[in-house]
Amino acid sequence: MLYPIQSRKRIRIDLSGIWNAAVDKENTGIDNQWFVNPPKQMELATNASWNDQTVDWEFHNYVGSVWYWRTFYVPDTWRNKRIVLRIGSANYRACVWVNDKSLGEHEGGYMPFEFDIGDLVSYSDENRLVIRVNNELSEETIPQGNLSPDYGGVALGRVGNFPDVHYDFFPYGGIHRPVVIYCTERDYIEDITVRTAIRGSQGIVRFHIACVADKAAKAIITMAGNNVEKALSPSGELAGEIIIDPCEFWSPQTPHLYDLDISLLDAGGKLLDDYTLPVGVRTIKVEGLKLLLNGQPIYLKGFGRHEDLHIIGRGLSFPFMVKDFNLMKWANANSFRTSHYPYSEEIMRMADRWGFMVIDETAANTISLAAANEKTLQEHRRQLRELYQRDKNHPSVIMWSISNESELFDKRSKPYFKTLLDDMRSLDDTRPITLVSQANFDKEAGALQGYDIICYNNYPAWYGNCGRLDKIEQLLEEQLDGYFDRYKKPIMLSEFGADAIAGFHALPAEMWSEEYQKITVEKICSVLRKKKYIVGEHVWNFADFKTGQHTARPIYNHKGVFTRDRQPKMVAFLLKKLWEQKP
Ligand code: GCB
Repeated sequence: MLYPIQSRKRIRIDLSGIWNAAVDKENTGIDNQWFVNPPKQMELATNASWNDQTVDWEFHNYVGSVWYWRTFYVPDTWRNKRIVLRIGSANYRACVWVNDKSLGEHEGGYMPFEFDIGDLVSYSDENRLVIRVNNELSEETIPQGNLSPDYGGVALGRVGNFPDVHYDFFPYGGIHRPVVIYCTERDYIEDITVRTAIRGSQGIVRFHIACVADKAAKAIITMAGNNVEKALSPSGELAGEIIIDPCEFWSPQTPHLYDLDISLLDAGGKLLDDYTLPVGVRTIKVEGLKLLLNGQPIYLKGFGRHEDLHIIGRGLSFPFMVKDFNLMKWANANSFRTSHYPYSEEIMRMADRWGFMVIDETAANTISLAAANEKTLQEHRRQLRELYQRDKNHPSVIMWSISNESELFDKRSKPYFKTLLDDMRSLDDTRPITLVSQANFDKEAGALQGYDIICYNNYPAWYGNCGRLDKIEQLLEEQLDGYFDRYKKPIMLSEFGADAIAGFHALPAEMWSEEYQKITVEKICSVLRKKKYIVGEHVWNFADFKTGQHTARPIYNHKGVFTRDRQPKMVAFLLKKLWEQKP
């Protein structure tokens, strides 16, 4: 799905801001036709979670439906055009109405979805948009939620948490990313797929363009001084190749982007649509024990992160986005993982421009195989396809992550994750694929087989062996070598660290102090430097983040290298130095 850019033929109106809202505690909104007469109980801002915008205790922890509504105008100049309503994300599912008419629904909290609203809107009057957002999860959703502890495994993980989730972050609800309306002509560029390759100094850009074409007959594609004119096939598609010579390849040091400019024309040469896609020419692959970017070994240095902010919750904030990228650059990081769900399109586009390599993860965090059924698998497959469709053209995306810390000890995990691996491989054979595992190499039932890189999470001297800084090296090496001996694949330590409450100090170091976190990270990195099969290290976490309430979590998970308001802990200065030294 294309990002809604502005161009000569595309105009966009952003509807983010203050919306009217009503909490549907009794779940009677549909029966009472709130899509026709939505009550106004409060005002809520988007792009943000609803949870932290009021001082109401119940609403802070609320899991259920909230109705958002607002009015909007459609410019008269948009008559006879295609008019699209696009919702950047609504967590977890959304039902949408315009002027009392149902447009449909979407499931999954992290993906954009859109509807053609041209036939429903008025050009002379106000229009009303109503979105019912619901954040209830089940065994069959991705991620799962509301699991009975009878399933054991991860379902037992955080029993007693409030709100009730079995994973380690707050179950925010709301409209988290921009809601926009945009227009195109009725003939338009529907999709673009780009693949890049390198031959000597040449960059080869293969493109496939799909259009909805009635009058459209051809397209002119311009890139790096090359001009290609192509006729559309009867199905509205075209494909071609551009060679850039010499080409500046995309990398963290030189995140060069070439604009792929597409103009869609009718037979007489009249412009019908235009779209610009930024393209980074690069290759990424695993060879032996190395991860190669543009044919050169690369080492991933960076963070697992969250979309998690004071007040805003999981919503998109442009100032925080810029600050976070600056902090990552300051720390000499070159990569991050979208733990544990796909991040906003704005973040992905920024990663392209700033040269960050991204491990792009689905929302399938801690899947309970005991609770999963065929519907869970089909939903996981569908969300994987959506993720591929949204992110396939980003040079920053150098690896797909199918899931984090699912029950890989369960023998049902093997066929489940094989299906997903095969799906992803058939969609995209140009990027490595991983499945993030938990430090349990000897208990796993074989699901990691076939994946390109072993990513696993390890917390020596934190969960278990509490306080035993002296044991870190030994505990870590047991797992690392265990994984390597078993799979003979490159390994990336995708999470490690310790909680530190900013300002807590202890000499000698004790748990929860900044010293303990720093020593833990230092020891772990020194082991990683000795292993020839390691291709990367992502500290957990970039910043402190909010979780469900639990005795093990003093409001936040405090494993942040930065506090939740983005101030450095001692470990930040250590990482900055370590990552400067590590090429
Ligand atoms: C993990 C999980 C992550 C948690 C982290 C922790 O392994 O992947 O979601 O937040 O550990 O701090 O316990």
